[in-house]
Amino acid sequence: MTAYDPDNIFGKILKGEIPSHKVYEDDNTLAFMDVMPQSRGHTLVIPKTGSRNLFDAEPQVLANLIQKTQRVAKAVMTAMDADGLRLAQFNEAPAGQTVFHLHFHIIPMYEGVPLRP
Ligand code: DGP
Repeated sequence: MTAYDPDNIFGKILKGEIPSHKVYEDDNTLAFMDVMPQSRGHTLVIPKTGSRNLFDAEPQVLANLIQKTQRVAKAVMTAMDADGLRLAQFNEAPAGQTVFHLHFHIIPMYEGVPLRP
């Protein structure tokens, strides 16, 4: 598999080279708004370590990431007054991954409102 490239878009956000709308940050994790939201409140959660996707992530990175994702997801549900929530994660281009830094999509869902394409 291709190695992690620290100059991917999320790597640049972590380095402060690209701005983002941050909603949560700690020593290991950053959450920020998606610039192409599929629904109101679409948020991305990433580890601060360089993992390309699920396949090369260390177990402790994954464990921390899912715990922080749960925390952010609950906050997003409350803040957005959402009716449900999708959690999505893609690995490699054929699966839909476009930014090659591990991330979870937190996609709030609203009764009767379809996702944007
Ligand atoms: P994926 O297809 O799973 O790799 O999702 C990548 C997501 O990243 C996609 O929903 C759009 C979002 N995205 C791309 N470029 C930027 C950016 O510069 N800033 C932010 N906040 N999100 C971005």
